[in-house]
This record gives sequence, C-alpha cells and structure tokens, in this order.
Amino acid sequence: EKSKQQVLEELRKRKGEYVSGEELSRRLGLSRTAIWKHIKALRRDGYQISACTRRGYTLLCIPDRLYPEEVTAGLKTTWLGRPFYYYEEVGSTNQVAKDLAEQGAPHGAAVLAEGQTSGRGRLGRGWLSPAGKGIWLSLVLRPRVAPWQLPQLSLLAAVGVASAIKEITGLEVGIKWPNDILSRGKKLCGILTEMRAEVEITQYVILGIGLNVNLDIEDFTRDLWPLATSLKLELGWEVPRLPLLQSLLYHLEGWYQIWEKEGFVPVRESWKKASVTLGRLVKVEAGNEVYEGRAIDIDGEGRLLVEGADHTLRRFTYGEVTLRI
Ligand code: BTX
Repeated sequence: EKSKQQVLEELRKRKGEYVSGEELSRRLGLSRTAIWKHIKALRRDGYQISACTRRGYTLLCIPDRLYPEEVTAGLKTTWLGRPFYYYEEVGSTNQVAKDLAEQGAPHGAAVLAEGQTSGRGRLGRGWLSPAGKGIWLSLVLRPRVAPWQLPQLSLLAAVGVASAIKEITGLEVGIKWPNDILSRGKKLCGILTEMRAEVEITQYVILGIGLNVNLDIEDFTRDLWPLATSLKLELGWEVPRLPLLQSLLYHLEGWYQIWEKEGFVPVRESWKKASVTLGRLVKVEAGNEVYEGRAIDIDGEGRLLVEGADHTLRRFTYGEVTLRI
C-alpha cells in the first residue's frame, strides 16, 4: 500500500510527462514487476494511467474519489481533517465518528464515506446519501466551551459551508435557522450536530455535514423533488468534489478559529447576512409546541427570536422552522 502511494506520488510530481518504469524502479527501490503491479492497482482505484512502450507511464486523470491521500495532498488546514478516515460505504459517518471519538479520536478528526446506507437527519429522520454524489462528512470536535454554547457551533458550521460553496462555485446560498443551507428555497445541505456532554463539560461534538453535490433529479426520491436540490442541479455543471471538500475544511477551520478567539459576534454577523429566515413569517415546531410569528433576530447564543401577533417575544434554542410567504 505504501509503495503504491509512492508510485502515485512520483507520477503526480511529473504530471504531463512520461516517467520510465526503469526510473521509477530505481527511485523507489522496487522491481519493474512491482511497479507494474502498483500501476494496475492504481488503475483499479480509478486513476487513468497511460503506459507507453519505451516512454513509460504518465498520469492522465485522477478519479472523482475523495481518497485520503488526495484530500490531504492539497489541504490547507492545520488541524481540521487530520486524521482523515475514508470509507467506501458506511451506515452513518456520524456513528463511525462517534465510535472513534469514544476511542479517543482527536479534535479535528474527519470521517468521510462515498456513500451511506442509513444516513441520519435530525429527530430520527433519514438522509439520502448516494455513492459518489455528495460530501457525506462527520467531524470530531472537542470545543472548550460549556454545552449550552454548542448551538453556536452548528450556526458556525452553516457559515463555513456557505463560504466554501461561494468560493468554489460562486453560488450564493441562504441559511435557514438553525443550519439548513438552501438554494431557491430547496435544501442543498443539512447539518446534524450530536454530542456527548456532562453538565459543565463538553466531551465531544460530532458535526455531520451532508452536502448534495452532483445528485441528478433521479438520484432523489420523488417525495424530495420539491424540497431538495444539489449544486449540479442549481448550476448546470458537475462540481469537482475534491477542491470543494478541501475548501469546506479550510473555511470551517477558519471560522472555528475566529469563534475561539473572538466569540460568537463575527459568526453571528456572517450568519445574519446569509439568513433567509430573519424578517419572515415563520412557524416553529419545538417539541409539542407550535408557534407562529415573525423571525426577528438571533441572539448572542444563536437562539431564534420570534415575535408573535400579540407582540410577545419567544426564544428558541432548537426547533423546526417552516418559512411562510
Ligand atoms: P433534517 O432532519 O433537517 O433533514 C432530513 C430530511 O430532509 C428528511 O426527512 C428528508 O425529508 C430530507 N432529505 C433527506 N435526504 C436529503 C438530501 N440528500 N437532500 C435534501 N433533503 C433530504 C439534516 O436533517 C441533517 C442531515 C445530516 C446528514 C449528514 S451526512 C454525514 C453525516 N452522517 C449522517 O448520518 N448524517 C450526517
């Protein structure tokens, strides 16, 4: 496995030219047969490598996979996404990340799967996660804050995702409280925060991000057609997942650091700019209660302030928001 990566590394360094099998074998101290074996294995992984008699090998194309070597190769973060755990398919990356966190995975560890068989949404709902079409990612965070401050973190996550989408595609998305990312009113990305905390101490937070990148309409179940969308459907082109994922980790780390240093104020400001909730008539369902009114603001903890028809103000820490006209 290690020498396969070394062969890939050599080809990557010399992208656009041919490297002879002889040179590879000399540089890496491997036999010509071993080199050929690794080339075949890389091709099975989806790397397009051309082999040409006398000239050698050249890397034509890297696969649209989020292999950890590819992700870390161009990653600009210092701690987020390190280590990076990659799976072809899991039930839920949030569950895998939770298990890893229980076993001591560090602050910043990331778990990604190409596909999920039982992706989780909030309140026991499911999350559709077809293979190779999205970014299904869970991050292990160990913030040094009290549990009551954690709602801030899920708003922060939405701001980070929005920044990355903007950087890579130019698309301006909207955030629906607390952290749904919408485009033209349809859900593009969902965020699920799970945690383990005692009264005063946060053990860890699992930040699960499900971003619909290249799903086509037929990848969604029919009931989701009016509700859900993907970047490809919004933009009309296939979005490369690798740079998007790298940008996502970069912006999330950046916002996290701002939050640690300066608190919630700058995050709140940025969240408010992208908000599609504030100023709107909303219905909030929280537990057994349904409340209707106008969404006025979010407070210094990220709670939603809703003003009812009788001008009473209500604050929501959690809840399901439906936007009215
Ligand atoms: P949510 O409860 O806000 O959204 C779930 C609801 O959204 C579903 O009931 C369904 O109506 C709709 N839905 C399901 N799949 C999709 C989809 N792909 N796109 C748009 N709408 C959909 C939001 O929960 C939180 C989702 C987090 C998903 C990530 S993926 C990585 C991590 N692992 C894991 O199991 N969950 C998180």
